[in-house]
Amino acid sequence: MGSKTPENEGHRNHDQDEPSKSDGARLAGGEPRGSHTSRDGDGSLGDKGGDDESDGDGRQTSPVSLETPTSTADADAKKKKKKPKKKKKKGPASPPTKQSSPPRILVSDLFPSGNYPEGEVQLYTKPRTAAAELRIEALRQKHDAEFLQNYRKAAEVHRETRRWVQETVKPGHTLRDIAEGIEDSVRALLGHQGLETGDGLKAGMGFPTGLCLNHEVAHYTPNPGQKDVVLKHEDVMKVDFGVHINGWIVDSAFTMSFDPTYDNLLAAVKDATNAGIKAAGIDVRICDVSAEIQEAMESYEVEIGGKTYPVKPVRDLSAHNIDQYHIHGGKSIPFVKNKDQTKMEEGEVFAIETFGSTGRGRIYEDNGIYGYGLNHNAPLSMPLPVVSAKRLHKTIRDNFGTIVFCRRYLERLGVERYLAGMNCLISNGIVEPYAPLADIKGSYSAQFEHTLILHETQKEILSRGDDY
Ligand SMILES: [Co+2]
Repeated sequence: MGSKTPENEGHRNHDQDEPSKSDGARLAGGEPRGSHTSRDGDGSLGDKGGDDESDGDGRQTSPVSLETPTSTADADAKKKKKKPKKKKKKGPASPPTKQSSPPRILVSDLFPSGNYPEGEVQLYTKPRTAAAELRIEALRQKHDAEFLQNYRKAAEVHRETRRWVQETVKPGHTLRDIAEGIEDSVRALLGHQGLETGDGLKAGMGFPTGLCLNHEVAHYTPNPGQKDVVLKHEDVMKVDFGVHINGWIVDSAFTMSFDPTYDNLLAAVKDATNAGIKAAGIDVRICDVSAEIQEAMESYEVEIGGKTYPVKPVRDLSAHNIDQYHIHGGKSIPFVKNKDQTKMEEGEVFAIETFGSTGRGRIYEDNGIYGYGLNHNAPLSMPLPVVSAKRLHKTIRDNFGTIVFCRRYLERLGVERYLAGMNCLISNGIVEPYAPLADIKGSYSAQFEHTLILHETQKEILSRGDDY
């Protein structure tokens, strides 16, 4: 998931964790952008007033039903289901060895030993020097025994899902079908449909599936009720989705195009991302990673319609570290030269992503909505004037925590007529809305992204596959 480059923002305070919910869900933490002005501190907050049920908008929304996801059932019914041909075998069925298409086999069935493939291992190019041992120790304690296997499992789910996308998605398909296909695959392979209260906090989508075309750079996802967008042969599509287990998110993205015109654009961005991955390491300064990314990206140009364009790194987006249940952990790695001396540290998880564009290399907030996320610092309970907002706040805490979600994820839970409640949560600083981000019309942009972890002696690129 793309991270907007913070401007005047201090790093998040990692020490403000709320008491853990089930499955270690951390529902509070740092401070996302733009929240500072909409809230004036914690002084007036507390449990008092939490019983206030007066309904400011005079309307009651129907109770949230988690058991009857009618919209999903309808959608499923409409889809043509191709059942894989059953091979008749004598004797007891042997365990599956190959993922189906569309992907529906639990990865835990494909890897019955529980040992998931290790990501690519890269040795550090710089030897380790002095490090902040206390902080490293704190990170080690957050990573329990199953942490790494779960992370590798989430990466395997990402690989198997995106292989299906790469093999089956064609011009003529709608973005809605592509997004739902990705999400159906991720949830099936994890064995968590996320429909029962709290299930989505155990494992599921890491953020709204991003499907951005051409000048749309990041943070577009199809919304319910919107006119279908049909993928065209000449489109450049960024596919950005996340898979989480216990809040640890694999954030990985790639770009698809069907016209070789854009090959160089894709190559530039893939190269820049790999340069960033290569530069990453313990005690490496952020500014040094950025410099490698920029140099790789700017060594390319692309010819479109007889005109040559430089590939520009997108200035207002950045790679980022990942914290449990927080897609953006507080460290940002821009794709252009900067003076940030902040160092990467042992145990940290980073999403190394880059975006390149033939446009201005800057993003603008577009119309519409991508998703919503609980403000990391917002209190768990808060007096709200609107009953529907209180109920929605609970639904969000129970099902998403601080994981960013979109309207489709909310509606598949059976939640209806939530816009007034959502606006109330936004205006009270509890929920942060995310807008689509685009460069100028007529431009083309690409994205590649991997999630890696900095082990003590080597880094592991968890989401690496034979595709990218
Ligand atoms: Co990301």
